[in-house]
Amino acid sequence: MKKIYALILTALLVFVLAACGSNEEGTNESGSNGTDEDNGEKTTETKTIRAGIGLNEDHPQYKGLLKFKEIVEEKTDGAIKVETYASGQLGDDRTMTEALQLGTQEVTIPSTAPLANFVPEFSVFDFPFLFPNEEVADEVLDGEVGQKFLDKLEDQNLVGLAYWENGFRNLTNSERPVATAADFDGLKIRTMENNLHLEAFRALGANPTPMAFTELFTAMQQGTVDGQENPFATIYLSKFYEVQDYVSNTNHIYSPFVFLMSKSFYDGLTEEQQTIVKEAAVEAGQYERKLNREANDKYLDNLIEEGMTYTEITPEARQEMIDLIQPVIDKYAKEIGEDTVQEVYDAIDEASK
Ligand code: TK8
Repeated sequence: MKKIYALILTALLVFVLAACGSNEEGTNESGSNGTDEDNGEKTTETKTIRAGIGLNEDHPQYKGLLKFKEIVEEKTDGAIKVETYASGQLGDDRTMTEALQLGTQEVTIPSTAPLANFVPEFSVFDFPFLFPNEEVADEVLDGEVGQKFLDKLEDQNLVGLAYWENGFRNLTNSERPVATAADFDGLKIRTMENNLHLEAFRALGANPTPMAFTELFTAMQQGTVDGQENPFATIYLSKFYEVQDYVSNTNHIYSPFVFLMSKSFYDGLTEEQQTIVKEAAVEAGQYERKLNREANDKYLDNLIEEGMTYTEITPEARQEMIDLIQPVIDKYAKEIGEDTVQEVYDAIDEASK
């Protein structure tokens, strides 16, 4: 009898050992071949990055993503493949960011405004009239202060690899020319899903509605909203001129993009691969910024050629907008933490010298 028990026990032991051995080549549940679950080793078989953005394939953001793909696939000799999805195919900024947290997607590049729903401090970069120009924005975002904000993403199972550029946001609408704060009165303006944006447009007298970018064109087409605000590149390349009649150079917010990677995927990369994806995100971001800036003035000319009525905002009118919005900024400075906000202000002053 004892012999039978010994045989059964031996057979069971062999079976268990064989089962553990077969996970050597295993992939984790997300299918992105991250760390081997059993022994925690960073596996070296081909990994796939599913990279989704909201803007279409004509936008510099997508051309930057193709540059990222080119660099990563070349430098890893194909060990990491990058699949690119534009036009919100994988969802909007918030849902794609949540997908990274879940590990069902590996990269997305949202604006900081929706990202503030995950790390509230990011709202500081959406303070109206914060950055005076792109050069100062680059120096602050790519420096120590910008990195401090990226570090805050790790608690959300996100890794911030670089800042890219959405750009200076400008108002469009289908109702009337907007030259002063008074012209905002009652306009139904779509904003990004960020309470600071909502409160800033309320302070100007508008009637704002938060909405995902993927729903925006239809909402303007159906008159659900009168207007929206985005950089000229997005307004032109998303063909908003087909459903909007008036554009003003409010330049009310410089909007950064943040190149995000799922932390669970990033942690499954080898150290060399982590360096490659980080450097690729930075290099592709510099390329994207360059493309975005080269064409910014051209995009405004294109909008006028497509029949939009352009209104120039005078410095006096802009100052009136700043004064009306200041109480909202003061409120969020307290919520974010006045020391954190002061660090950003000091970095901007330093970069502006
Ligand atoms: C695209 C968005 C867009 C943003 C917005 O995914 O939602 O208006 O400016 O660029 O991130």
